[in-house]
Amino acid sequence: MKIQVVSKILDANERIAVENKEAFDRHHVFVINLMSSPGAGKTTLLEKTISQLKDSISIAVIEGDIAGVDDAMRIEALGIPVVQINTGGYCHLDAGMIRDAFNEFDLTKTDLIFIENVGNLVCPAEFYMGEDIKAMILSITEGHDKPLKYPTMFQNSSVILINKIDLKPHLDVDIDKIKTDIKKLNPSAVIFEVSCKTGEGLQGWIDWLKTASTSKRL
Ligand SMILES: Nc1nc2c(ncn2[C@@H]2O[C@H](COP(=O)(O)OP(=O)(O)O)[C@@H](O)[C@H]2O)c(=O)[nH]1
Ligand SMILES: [Mg+2]
Repeated sequence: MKIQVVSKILDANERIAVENKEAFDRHHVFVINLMSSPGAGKTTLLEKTISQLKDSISIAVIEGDIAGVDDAMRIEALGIPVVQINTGGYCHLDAGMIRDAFNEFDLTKTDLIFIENVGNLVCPAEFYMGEDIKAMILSITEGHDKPLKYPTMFQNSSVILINKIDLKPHLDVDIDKIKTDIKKLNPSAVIFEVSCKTGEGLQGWIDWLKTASTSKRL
């Protein structure tokens, strides 16, 4: 029975996710599950964020991709502990994959873990992995219709970054509509408009992150 099988998989995932969360909480590690479509700017955002914070916060990264180690190499170049997971075709990470990955880190020496999920606007939002929050990036090149077309990810994300605002002059995209629709779906979402290319707007995100990760260490 397909329905029973699916619900068993979700139950098993949930059980491991709760154990992951207990381990993160025990060590006061703040964990962010970062999601977006392919190419919206997840790795670029991590590069910019880590460069600014790595001297004051100890950060580790779990990279999720269907194949390849490109993103892990980009993070490793910053001198940060990183584990690459290749899902081999699966469109999202799950709690078991995260458990295997964070066992490679010394949680006693880690303040903040970023999980870069597989690029996909649908499946990653459905799987809890023990993270403190889900955050997502929407690139304005994807168009202003995306929040209403892919509501679950926008509803489940506490923080939403609208990226590539440097490209606005070249696009027919209504950023106000994006923000209005996000607010309809998720009134408490914290929204930042940013350009990971120029750095515009990133300070607000960095400040938010500092406060959030520090509050878990108190
Ligand atoms: N113009 C512009 N390009 C960006 C910005 N952020 C990322 N990119 C580019 O978008 C492409 C995909 O970025 P990447 O971070 O690899 O996306 P990911 O697949 O979500 O990890 C790369 O060529 C980046 O240089 C931005 O704010 N503005
Ligand atoms: Mg990436």
